[in-house]
Amino acid sequence: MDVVTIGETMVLFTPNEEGMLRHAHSFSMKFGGAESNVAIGLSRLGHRSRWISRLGEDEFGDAMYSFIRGEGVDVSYVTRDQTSPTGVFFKEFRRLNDMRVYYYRKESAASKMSAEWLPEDAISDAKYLHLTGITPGLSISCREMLEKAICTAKKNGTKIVFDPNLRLKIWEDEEEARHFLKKYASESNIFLPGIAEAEFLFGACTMEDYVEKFHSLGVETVIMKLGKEGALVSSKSVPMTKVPGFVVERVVDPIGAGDAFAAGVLSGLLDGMPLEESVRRGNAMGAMVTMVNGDVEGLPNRFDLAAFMNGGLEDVT
Ligand code: KDG
Repeated sequence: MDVVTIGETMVLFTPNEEGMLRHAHSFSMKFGGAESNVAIGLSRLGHRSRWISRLGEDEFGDAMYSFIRGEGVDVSYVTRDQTSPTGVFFKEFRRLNDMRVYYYRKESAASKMSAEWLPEDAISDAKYLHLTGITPGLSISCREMLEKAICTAKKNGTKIVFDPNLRLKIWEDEEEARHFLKKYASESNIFLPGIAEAEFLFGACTMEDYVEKFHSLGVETVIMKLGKEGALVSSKSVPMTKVPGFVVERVVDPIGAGDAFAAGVLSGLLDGMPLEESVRRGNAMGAMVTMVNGDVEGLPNRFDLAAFMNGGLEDVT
């Protein structure tokens, strides 16, 4: 298995009109979850990915299971919960550059994931374990599960990739969020923060200072997402380098871009590409996803990715 990822995916209702959600009359049903977005991104590029989760024994759970399995992702460790529902969220395109999300996920089936529930063999065959900072915000049992997942990965030489994916709405206490995000960052081999997340963790600093602070937590490879500017990468073998982003003519929906970026970076590494080249692939994937409505609808196959990377305008500013 190339990449294993664990986390909650929700049914996503996207209003068919722009404006405040209270005035929306019709919605499209899609699916969104940071971890399954990454698994789908990898699968579309021909890699083997597994998504581990827990779904309600309900219509939404059935639809999601079929959708993600249909994308070629291994769902053999996804289980169903008779008593807790599949989570739901709504997007709101309130006005230009003001997008919001609303969650209905408390006590969801995924929040009941636990250490006892997670079999070690779901992870032990993976090259990479991808985790996000959303999962520890779901419940205490999810945090215990992450501990087990991390221990299993370390025991088997699986590299841990951690994206903090800060979602303040799911944390009861900001200090707790900060504590856990730093803790999982320090357990990871590859850390993928954005600027806002770096600021949340360490206050206002220069980019160089953030990168140094992440290395001092013990992270080998730091890849800071800089939005349309691209990404800053730093590891033992690559001194701090900026990899420019791609020009996007119109951002339709930025949600899911970070997951596409993670899938692109991992895809490059799995293909044996140098780190900077892998990050460039991540930048392209992130850019492509922002141009389409939905978390995963803009994720490319290899053909579309190559066409975009060759024809896509690279931002050299
Ligand atoms: O990264 C995209 C995710 O934020 C979205 O799909 C929903 O997983 C989600 C979350 O918890 O916010």
